[in-house]
Amino acid sequence: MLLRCSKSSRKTVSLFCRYISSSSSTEKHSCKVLVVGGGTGGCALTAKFSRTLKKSDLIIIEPSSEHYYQPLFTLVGAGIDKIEDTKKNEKDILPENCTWIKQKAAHFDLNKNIVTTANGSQIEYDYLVVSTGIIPRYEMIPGLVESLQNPKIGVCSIYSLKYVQNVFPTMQTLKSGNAIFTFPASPVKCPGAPQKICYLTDDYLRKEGKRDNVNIIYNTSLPVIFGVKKYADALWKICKERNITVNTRKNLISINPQNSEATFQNLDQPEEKTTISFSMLHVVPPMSTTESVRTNKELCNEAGFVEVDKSTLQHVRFPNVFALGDCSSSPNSKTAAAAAAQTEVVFENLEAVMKGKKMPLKYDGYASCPLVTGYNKCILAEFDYDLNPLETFPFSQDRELWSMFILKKNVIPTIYWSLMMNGHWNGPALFRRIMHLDLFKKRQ
Ligand code: UQ1
Repeated sequence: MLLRCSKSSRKTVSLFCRYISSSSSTEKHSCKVLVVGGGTGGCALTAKFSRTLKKSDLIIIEPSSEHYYQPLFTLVGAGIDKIEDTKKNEKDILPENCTWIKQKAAHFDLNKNIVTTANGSQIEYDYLVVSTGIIPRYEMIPGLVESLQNPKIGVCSIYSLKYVQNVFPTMQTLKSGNAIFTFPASPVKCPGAPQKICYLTDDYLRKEGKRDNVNIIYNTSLPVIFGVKKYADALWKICKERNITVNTRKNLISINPQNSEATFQNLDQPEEKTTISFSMLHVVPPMSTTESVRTNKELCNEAGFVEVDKSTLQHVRFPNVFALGDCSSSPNSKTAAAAAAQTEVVFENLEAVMKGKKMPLKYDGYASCPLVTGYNKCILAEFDYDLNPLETFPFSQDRELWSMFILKKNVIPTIYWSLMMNGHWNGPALFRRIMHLDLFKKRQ
């Protein structure tokens, strides 16, 4: 029939076919549980649900083909690990028994229970888990992106796949002058990392015999070096011993790449601005949730984080919605260890909601931060919402130990890939209870 058509009607038919094939990606789906975001929390939770739900009932939306183990980016920055060692294919991590939609979430309609993706597909859900993480916002500091793009300027950052590989070369070319390390005025993922890379630079320069010619300065927007007093005391001591200058309430506001100068604002006296020249500037940019999350008033609090009850992790307005990991409003330190502990709470509580039962678990705010303080030492900080230490091992963990460095570098990545990504790691709470002989204490 097509053969007998005129040229113009053949064109119409071909346009129609093209429309059909392009609109096939703007499909409609429906499922019982929809997980948005295939990072640490999203993958771990999907693995858990893949054991209780049918493939068609469990959908995960994630646009990236690759999954990076970001906790090792600090060690990549110090030249200890290679970026390839932190990478796996998303398809190899996600369980067989789930449906992966490789698209970006563009809109959440919490009243209609529909998430729309960037190319228009609609996914209707019964229950939603938002685990979209937080993203670095390099563009928010004038002069930063331009500086990062020219490796000769000395500006670097471990917080991005794009820039992390330039951190070690910057350390290697550093000979004299100021090496400045920043911490922004926003929540950040792994709040220990901005100072870990500072200690690693100090240790590297000592090993190379170049430390005497370099001033190391840690400028943080926070009023403290670390939120938990026990570890803050240990870190202040290290900074004093190693001649690292720590300035609190100092926020990086702009960079002049031409003169290699950085301008900081005193957050206690906003009119006070100081400009300082640098040979190396390690920048931790402000961070926020992704655009489709932070602009959704029903989903988020004022600060743009998914507004959940800090104990149950259930949304405060929509009982069929939960948040997991860095995008959540729960006021814990944003680390993979926190996401591990939250995964169990979200899984058990959501299963209970699905069965109309009372939610059984409460998240205590557990987070941990292996504070790498040199090329072979680390302080393992572990704490709860009240910033009280919650240590796994039966000794005081405020010491720099080689064993904790090995735990960070080798043991935890193995736990992550083989246990957590398969839904079998809820953080070290069980080991803590065994080591502290309180196994029979009631779980909360
Ligand atoms: C942890 O569970 C975890 O998540 C996988 C991390 O993320 C990378 C950590 O850094 C740490 C320290 C833990 C806690 C684990 C132990 C064994 C104390």
